[in-house]
Amino acid sequence: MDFETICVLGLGYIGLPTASTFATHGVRVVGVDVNKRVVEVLHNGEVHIHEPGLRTLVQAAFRSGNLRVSEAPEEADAFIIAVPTPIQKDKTADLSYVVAACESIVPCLKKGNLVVLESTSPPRTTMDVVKPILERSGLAAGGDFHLAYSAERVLPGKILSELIENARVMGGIDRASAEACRDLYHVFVRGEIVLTDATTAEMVKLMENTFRDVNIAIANEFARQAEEFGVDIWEAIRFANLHPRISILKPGPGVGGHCISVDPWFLVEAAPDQSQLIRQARLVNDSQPAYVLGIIDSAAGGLRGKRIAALGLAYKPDVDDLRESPAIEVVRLLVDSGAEVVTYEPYLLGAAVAGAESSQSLDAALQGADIVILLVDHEMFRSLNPTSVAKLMAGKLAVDTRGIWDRADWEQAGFTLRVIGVGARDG
Ligand code: SAJ
Repeated sequence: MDFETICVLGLGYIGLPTASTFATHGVRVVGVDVNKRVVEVLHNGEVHIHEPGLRTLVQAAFRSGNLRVSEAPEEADAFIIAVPTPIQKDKTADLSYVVAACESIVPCLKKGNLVVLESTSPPRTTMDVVKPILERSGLAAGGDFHLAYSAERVLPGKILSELIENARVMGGIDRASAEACRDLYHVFVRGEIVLTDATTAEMVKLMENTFRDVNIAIANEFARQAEEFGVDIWEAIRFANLHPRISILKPGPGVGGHCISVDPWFLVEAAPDQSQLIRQARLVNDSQPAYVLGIIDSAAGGLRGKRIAALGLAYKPDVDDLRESPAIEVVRLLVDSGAEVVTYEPYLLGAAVAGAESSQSLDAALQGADIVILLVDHEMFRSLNPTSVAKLMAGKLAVDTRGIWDRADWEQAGFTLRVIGVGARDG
């Protein structure tokens, strides 16, 4: 099948790079976002998301004359739905954006069209939610139009290259739909494309992120155990990973981002009785900020009135994304414990947590602090010089929740360095 025009609904972390990449590959694209501000920002030649290379790509897409942005969808050969699927308080998926996007496609849908759902969704969403809404058009899915599910697997920070290079799993509601989906993405995807049914493709996406979540949970649990045994977990993991079939991930202050901390719940929601391990792993990772708080509290001998420089608020290194960030949760808990917290997030200087002071510079955050806490392993914090840090601070306690600071360097600069997962050794 050939696709001359496509409509991409949702211009966020996935939709915007996808729309722009299609445009730079010669497809005429209408990018749709219901958020007026996003459309305005893009109209003005700006980009509302920080992702390496994205601004250049979006500008190239506009220059090609193939990308337009709009607040409503219009007729096209194919529609890609890339809207958010947030999690609700009760840990179930909020599909309202998917539903609204499908409803907005209905008046534009024609015979021979392809509709692709990209949003991460609970198993059966394509069959049980998307299909019935689109069929309100009077057209039959499969018979009159193609319908498929194909999730993105790109890593924030590397989106542009992974969009093209990653293998993709495409699931159709029938074989012809899967093949139409493959023909569409074939325009730019260089990774392997495998075809299956829609529900398998939905489950595969959730399995990937759940597998990672469970593996991070075991790393976090090992870290807690190491503290009890008087073991250095970072060294122990390095040694265990010498085994040819072992690859333990890294402990940290918890799991954030909109994917790994959310997606496992979609499986729990869909099959609550068959999700014991998955649920437990989520609870371990979600309790990690409180565990980190306990470590800081005991190392500092109480937190009330202590001035703390908290380095990093993003959910992971070298991104500006704060969604579900465990660093923010640790700061909140510190504030609740009566500490005076100054945060510094180099990728989002305006970022603030209620009750904490937000600093525009690293030096200002460190100035007069009793304790410095590393919450995110941004490159600039990795190479921090402890001797310069010591000159600014009032106290000499450093807490590393990412296992990246060199003990000898920090101790030489006069600090007591407390690293999570490192128990006191007796020999
Ligand atoms: N983390 C650890 N220890 C580790 C690895 C990660 O604590 O060893 C933490 C990070 O600090 C972060 C969180 O986990 O808070 C998630 O970070 P991540 O880099 O593992 O993943 P995401 O959320 O940025 O992207 C994931 C990726 N999925 C997998 O690697 C299976 C990506 O490929 C997906 O496209 C993305 O989710 C998504 O959109 O679903």
